[in-house]
Amino acid sequence: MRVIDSHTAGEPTRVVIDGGPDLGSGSLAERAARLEAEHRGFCDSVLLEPRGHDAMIAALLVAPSDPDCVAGAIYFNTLQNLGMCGHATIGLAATLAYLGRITPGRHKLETPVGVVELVLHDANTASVVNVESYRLRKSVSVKVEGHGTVTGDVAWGGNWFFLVRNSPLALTVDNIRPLTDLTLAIRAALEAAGITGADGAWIDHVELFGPPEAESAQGRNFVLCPGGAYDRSPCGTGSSAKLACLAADGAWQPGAEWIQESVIGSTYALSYRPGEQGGVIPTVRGQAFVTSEANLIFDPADPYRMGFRS
Ligand code: PYC
Repeated sequence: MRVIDSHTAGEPTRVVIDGGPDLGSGSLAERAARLEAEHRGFCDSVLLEPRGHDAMIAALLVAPSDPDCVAGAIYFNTLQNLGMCGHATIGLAATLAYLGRITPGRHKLETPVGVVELVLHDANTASVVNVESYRLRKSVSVKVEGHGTVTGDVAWGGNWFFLVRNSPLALTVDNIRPLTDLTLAIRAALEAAGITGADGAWIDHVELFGPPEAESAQGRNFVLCPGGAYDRSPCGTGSSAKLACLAADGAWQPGAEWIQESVIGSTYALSYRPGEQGGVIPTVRGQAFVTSEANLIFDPADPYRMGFRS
């Protein structure tokens, strides 16, 4: 199995170029459902230790069903499929450029949640024009064990997010353990209170916001991902959910650039245009770098060839 690894603003992506399972034909959503139901062992073997780790997201490169698209991508993490992933899409853009499959310009990419636009600016810089993002609920309060009442918005940016405007903890690398514990507790409290995304969807990402460190930035975040790792980048879908909330509050104008810092200080440049269904169409610009090219080896004698959870 051939993979290419990259990182986008510090967050790793592993693109499976060859050797993935045959998912048959159909829409990307149908093929993604097949991957999740029938090939979870493959996903685990790609991402779990000893080959991967919990912060890594994979993109399985597949043929698009829409002939206008340059490729199809099915994203997954160590737990489940992801509908969309901003950092992995920027990582995929850098990977496709590295392979010579795309050149600077506009490209369409098919994902399980719809077609997104990729703009390759140079070999390492790309923008993703994401799916329409929107806020479902504003100022939802939940009692969090050991932390009192926490209030946030529920929004969609290609994944479901609970966004807390004023983090009770400083968003610093030194605080990553307590920030992780706090966001895990918030997520558990949301689950216990039956607070979900649309149609009962699990809110699997929790995002805390605070003041930026750089004068040129507008905000800083910490994002808990589904498997319990934190996003090293400012999170493309989380940034999209943030833009949806800013727009819904009338706090940020279409076309204006918002610089979002991650907890490690890496940045995305964000902007939006109004969507057709009352939400926003976000654009997320970031940088990705290819870090390795490898063939994964599955030795039948290796008891951990399919990965393990630690
Ligand atoms: O960039 O959308 C994103 C993302 C989701 C989870 C990790 N990164």
